[in-house]
Amino acid sequence: MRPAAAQRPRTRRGENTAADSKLMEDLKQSIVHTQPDRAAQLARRALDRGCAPADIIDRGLGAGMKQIGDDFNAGKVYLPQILAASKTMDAALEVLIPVMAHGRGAYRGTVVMGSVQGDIHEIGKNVCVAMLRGAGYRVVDLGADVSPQTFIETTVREHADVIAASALMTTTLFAQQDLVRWLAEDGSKVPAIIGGAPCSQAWCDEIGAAGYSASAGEIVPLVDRLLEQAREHGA
Ligand code: B12
Repeated sequence: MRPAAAQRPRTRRGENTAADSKLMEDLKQSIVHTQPDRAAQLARRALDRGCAPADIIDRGLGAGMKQIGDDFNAGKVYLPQILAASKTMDAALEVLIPVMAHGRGAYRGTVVMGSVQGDIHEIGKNVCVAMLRGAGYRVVDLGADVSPQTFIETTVREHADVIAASALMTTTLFAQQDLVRWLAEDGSKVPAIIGGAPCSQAWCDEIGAAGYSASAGEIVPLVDRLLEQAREHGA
């Protein structure tokens, strides 16, 4: 007999039923058509079905934000639609973030996180912050448009274990490079990780950052790994 919904085991990340795929497409469309109430309702439904918040964001809502960005590039939509899509995303994140940020583990370490200087995009960074908090990390969220100096001063003051810098524009990628360079010049041993849509592993390697992940779903294992390495090296 088919198990009742309440007893159904939680969907593993990456598991993909036809019903889930339809739900993800509906979530995407709710962003593209800027329907905040529908986005929040669908996010709740996806959680009830046992979908992981990271999947709901990456495969559903995030895909919608990417579509809006591509439409903006193609001149099919304008800035007001992007703003409306962001507000729609915020409405869905209000449902998801409390679930992600509901810490289950013991304290694992401190992360200083922000969007780099010149960059006001915050949605992806906020998702990462929630994932880390949910995993037991203390996160000092510096917000957006954060200078390398502020990242570094906060890291020292808060005895942070990792710095995480988000950049959403090709133009602000260079602020990640500045941050990594400043840290090296300071002799800091605190690893800096980078992310955001235009980043890549190649960019991470080029600037000598300590790590990169393409989505918030992978940020927790990335930070875990860096702390593990630091412990092995007796830091
Ligand atoms: C929403 C949005 C906005 C909103 C931002 C609202 C907010 N509060 O954040 C508003 C309307 C304010 C905005 C403004 C602008 N925007 Co805009 N925006 C977007 C859009 C459509 C979606 C971004 C988003 O939220 N994605 C959803 C989140 C969940 O995904 P994400 O950010 O990639 O994050 C995920 C991962 O990357 C990862 N991640 C993120 N950060 C980090 C950090 C670490 C350490 C790690 C490990 C992982 C990680 O985890 C997240 C979750 O999985 C993008 C299009 C796109 N394709 O990205 C354009 C886009 C980024 N914007 C763009 C532009 C040009 C602008 C403006 C300059 C427009 C203007 N003419 O004024 C201004 C920027 C001003 C400034 N100085 O920053 C361009 C950038 C082009 C470029 N040069 O690269 C894009 C790509 C649109 C386009 N196709 O042209 N924007």
